[in-house]
Amino acid sequence: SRIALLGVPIEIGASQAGPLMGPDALRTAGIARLLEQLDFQVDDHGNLAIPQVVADGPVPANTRFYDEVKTWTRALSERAYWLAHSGAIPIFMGGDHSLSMGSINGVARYWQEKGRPLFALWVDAHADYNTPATTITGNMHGMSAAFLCGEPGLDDLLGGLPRASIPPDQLDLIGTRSVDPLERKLLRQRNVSIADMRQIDEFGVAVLTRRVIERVRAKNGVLHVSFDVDFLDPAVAPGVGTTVPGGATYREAHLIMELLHDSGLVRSLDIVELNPFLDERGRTARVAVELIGSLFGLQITDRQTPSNAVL
Ligand code: DIR
Ligand code: MN
Ligand code: MN
Ligand code: MN
Repeated sequence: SRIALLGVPIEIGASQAGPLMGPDALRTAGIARLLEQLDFQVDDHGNLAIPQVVADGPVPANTRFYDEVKTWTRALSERAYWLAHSGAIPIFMGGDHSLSMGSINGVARYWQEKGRPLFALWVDAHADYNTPATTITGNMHGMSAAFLCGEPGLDDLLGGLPRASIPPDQLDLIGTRSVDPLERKLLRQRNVSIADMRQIDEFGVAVLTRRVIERVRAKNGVLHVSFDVDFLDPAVAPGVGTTVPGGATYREAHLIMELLHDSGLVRSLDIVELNPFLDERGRTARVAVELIGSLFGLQITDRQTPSNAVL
């Protein structure tokens, strides 16, 4: 099968410069080579570019670089729709997490036409469930999940494009450990499913990941993985602008990816918030590429894993 790589060098959604170098760091760390070794046909579509910023409507309060994010979102949504349509598995290489407003909206529109519900697994230290009414920073990478679930406040972002994304019960957060006060209230009101770090400590990632997989299966859905590198503990992944202590270990992250691969449900991926400017000699980029390897079938041995084997 085929994988389509697309770089999305957007960084104005985040608080610090650097994520625009993310796509090239992932390329340098060998993302295409690794996927080819796993027998995928890999097409690198280069980096998405926006010719000029569209400023055709009102700018909501508490949104930094709204017109820029709007322009990227519209362009990326169209691109994501067509990449999904091509039958390839798109990998969106960020760039900050605001890009998911476009990538997931685009793939969701494709799967809606196919009649299959799209679920999003949000692998992140943060919930990214702020709206202009709840945000403290105004940074739009903290609003992408809320936007996708149809929360009010960014209603004009897509302009004339259809607003088919996902209902809140098709969003699953994992690795959460930093939530703003009003954001927390909103997550509670919408009853968003959260596997936070406390739950990971108590139950382990395997149980929590299988719970997500079963939910997707039960509805004959497909899965988009939105992987924010700050999900990982800063000791494993220092190359991120918004590190939060107490994150996932290297093995926890790989096990999630391995289980997701075994599920056969993953149809698209965002890899976001990698900041090569803050990285230590490419360490975080290499970890990200290794994790993508596990998500697409890299295994330690060629034997059946315990979750597949008849015990
Ligand atoms: C914070 C931090 N919740 C905000 N968010 C993110 O700015 O809304 N940091 N996504 O990486
Ligand atoms: Mn994020
Ligand atoms: Mn984050
Ligand atoms: Mn972040």
